[in-house]
Amino acid sequence: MDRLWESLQAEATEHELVGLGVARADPFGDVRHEMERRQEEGFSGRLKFTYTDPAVSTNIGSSFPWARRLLVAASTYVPVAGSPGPERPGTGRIARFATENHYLALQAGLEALSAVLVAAGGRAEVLIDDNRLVDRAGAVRAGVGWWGKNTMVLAPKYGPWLLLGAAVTDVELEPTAPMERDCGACRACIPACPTGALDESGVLDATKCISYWAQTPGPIPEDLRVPWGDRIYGCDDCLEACPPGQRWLEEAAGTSAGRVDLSEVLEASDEELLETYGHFYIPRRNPVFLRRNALVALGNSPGPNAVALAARYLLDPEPLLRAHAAWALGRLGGQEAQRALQAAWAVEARDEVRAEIERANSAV
Ligand code: B12
Repeated sequence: MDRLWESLQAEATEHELVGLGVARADPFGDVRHEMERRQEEGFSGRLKFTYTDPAVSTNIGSSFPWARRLLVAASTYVPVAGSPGPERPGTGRIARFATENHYLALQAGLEALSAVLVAAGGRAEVLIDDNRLVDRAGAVRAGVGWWGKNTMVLAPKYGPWLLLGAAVTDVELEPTAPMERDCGACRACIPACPTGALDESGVLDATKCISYWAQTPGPIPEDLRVPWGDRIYGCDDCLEACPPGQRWLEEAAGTSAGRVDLSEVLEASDEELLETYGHFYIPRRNPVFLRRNALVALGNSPGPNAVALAARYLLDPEPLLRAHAAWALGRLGGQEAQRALQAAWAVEARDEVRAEIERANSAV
């Protein structure tokens, strides 16, 4: 093992990174092909990110012509994120990866690794969740983990509970070997998905994935709203079901971060929401989408003031929120909800909201 690699490993340990590997910076031709196939078949929905241009995101050399290697690292957020615990009326749930900006720890670790490469005379640039690289493809090639049927990169001890990033570099580090491992006959994640978004072949249909809809503009498809449960952002069900990560989850996740009061979310100002949840990917940084998610959670996990809270949103200037408030009231039911829906019907001008009110009214 050469000196440089030893320093990189020491730096990774210092920053509590839980995986480190090196991949050649050659294009990921098979991944590009798979992404284009998914685009053609509609499985990628309206995803941008790496799907903006798979020819670019699967060929690091197109963005960094000097790239020779990807130094890939992983960090685990479970000890800090904890677990949201069981459902509690009037509260919603944030997936563990987003209870705070857990990417910051990975970023700091990768910046430190880059500094080591630069000190050795090389170039290095950190990429995490960047449109120019499919992070999982780099991690699999570098042997940081293997591809699970839930599409997550899994690693021994931590299972899927990892965030991934890389430093692209011109330093010709010795590549590390890919892991000789797969899920075998295990298919625990597939029935665990509340909306049936995963299939046997390790493919996620993003248009059925709750995590996708939690960060996508527009109305949440009606058939997903009941399985949505109490979620506000992200979904961990296909990770929780994954056997290689279960022991880590039990050992490391003591606290109960990730459970939040729905009335606090629904009563907060734009500024307050962006202050608390600005690290989420929220389209156009518009808090409307966060409130939309919380209204669905409210319909499924109501506290004592749920009807009054939803009824107030029937008068919101934003039609998307009036529509989701109507759905929530239909789900909550009762006379007060019905009265609010009828009052809204009398004044509502938008067709798509009227349609939601009508459906909700016949449900109460
Ligand atoms: C777009 C995106 C999403 C989309 C689409 C996810 C997807 N599966 O593609 C949505 C919004 C749904 C999403 C959700 C989540 N995401 Co996301 N997301 C991304 C992003 C930006 C790009 C992903 C991408 O390009 N996918 C491309 C497709 C082709 O990849 P794939 O589905 O993994 O496809 C491979 C497998 O199907 C495999 N394969 C093919 N055939 C077969 C057959 C078998 C049998 C098997 C086992 C595998 C297999 O090969 C394919 C590639 O060729 C990355 C960041 C980045 N820049 O890379 C983060 C990233 C993938 N997300 C991440 C996380 C944490 C999540 C969530 C867990 C968050 C949450 N709790 O809600 C969920 C998990 C949902 C899931 N099961 O994927 C992490 C994953 C870390 C890890 N350990 O894998 C990443 C890497 C961010 C990061 N930097 O850490 N995400």
